Amino acid sequence: MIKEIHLPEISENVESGDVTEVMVQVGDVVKADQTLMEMDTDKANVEVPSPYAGKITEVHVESGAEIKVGQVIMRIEVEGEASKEPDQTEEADKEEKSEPATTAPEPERKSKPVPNPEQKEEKHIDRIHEPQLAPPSDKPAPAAPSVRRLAREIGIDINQVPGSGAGGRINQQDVKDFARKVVTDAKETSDLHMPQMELPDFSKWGEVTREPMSKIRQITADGLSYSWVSIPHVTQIDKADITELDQFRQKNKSVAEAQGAKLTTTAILVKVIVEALKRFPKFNASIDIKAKEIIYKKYYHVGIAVDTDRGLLVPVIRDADQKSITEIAIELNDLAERTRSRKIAPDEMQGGTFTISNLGGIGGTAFTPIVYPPQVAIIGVSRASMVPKYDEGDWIPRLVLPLMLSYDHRLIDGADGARFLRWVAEALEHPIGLLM
Ligand code: CAO
Repeated sequence: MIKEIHLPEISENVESGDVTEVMVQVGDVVKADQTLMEMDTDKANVEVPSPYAGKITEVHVESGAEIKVGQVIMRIEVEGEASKEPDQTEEADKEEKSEPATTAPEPERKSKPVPNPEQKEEKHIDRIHEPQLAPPSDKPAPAAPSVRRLAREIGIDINQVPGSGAGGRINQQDVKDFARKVVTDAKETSDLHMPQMELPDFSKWGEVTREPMSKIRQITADGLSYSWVSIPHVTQIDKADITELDQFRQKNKSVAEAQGAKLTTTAILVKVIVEALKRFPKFNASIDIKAKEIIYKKYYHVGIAVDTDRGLLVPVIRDADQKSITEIAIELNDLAERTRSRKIAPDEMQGGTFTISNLGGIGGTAFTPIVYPPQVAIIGVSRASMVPKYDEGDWIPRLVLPLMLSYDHRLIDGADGARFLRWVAEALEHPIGLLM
């Protein structure tokens, strides 16, 4: 049976175009969906696929000719049931378009009218995630000049593009899919993982050993990389004179011990931080960048960085605002011990709203902590040391605690950071103020 092939609808408001290349001639046997010709419209360069499988009997177009939607461009001899009617094809195409983007692509593409490049993008998302690398070959990649031109214009090496057409022929959509995959891969790389650096052979310079990274180390590496690349960090530095506070701590150590608590600087700091968070709610918030919203939390779950032989872990003291310093001290000790002895449950390390990292027990004068997303701020504490302070003509020894506050500058401005940390320092210097 002889069938007419019409120029199908291309996209909204496109009624005609110029033929750029005719790929078939009379007598050619074509498959359904095989590209018959290419044309330029004012919107895009598109390929016209055959709606039927069969033998071309007439060709009514030539390069450079202007053609209109609906015009008969070819005639084809088709055999019975094997070929699809154009209206069936359109139905199939509509169904395919309405499927969610996550549906796996069919192995063989159905015959369809000329695609609207804008609509077609969605359907091809699947294929982007399943790249098929073009087999290495010395032969030039099979693609029409206009496809090559497109690849050249957008900086894609046509030889890298997997072709989806007959015999691996590359069409425009293949080039676009490939370009999209390159962009997606680059984005994923910058979203989470650093670009992979080619490592040299270290054994050239001396003996080396290798060991697998533990799961905790891998999670830490990913989390910190994510934080580092996605959060614009600022670290505000201050110091608190904790002379009186430490005297109070030393005096009350035994009282706390009688209740089973070790009264440490960290335990006191938890309480001070909670009071600061109440006064500066942004520091207890998270950013929902997709929704362009700030999420303020009405609970105060303080994470404490704990150094373990497995690496850094951050258990959380829940509802620290509802606990006394002694209760916090008991819980902190218990959490730190269980974290180190691997008895901590995963959910005890979730839901923190702010983190404290105290390296003062180990040493150091300052460091810049990294925000622990989705939190927006973290306080680092270094070792308190005795320093001379000039006071009314005299130098007097004072115990000074270095404080470092890193925060997410997308949400917190420098002035907020300075105010928050000053408030914390003053609260440590004059804790009575907390009762006011
Ligand atoms: N300055 C001076 N001394 C400090 C101090 C500070 N900033 N912080 C703690 N100390 C003292 C304590 O007072 C204690 O001394 P005493 O025994 O005389 O009272 C001693 O150091 C040890 O304290 P601690 O470590 O037992 O208890 P803590 O509550 O201060 O700290 C914890 C608990 C869990 C924070 C701590 O053990 C820890 O693991 N710190 C490391 C945190 C970490 O790894 N941070 C890095 C994160 S980023 O990689």
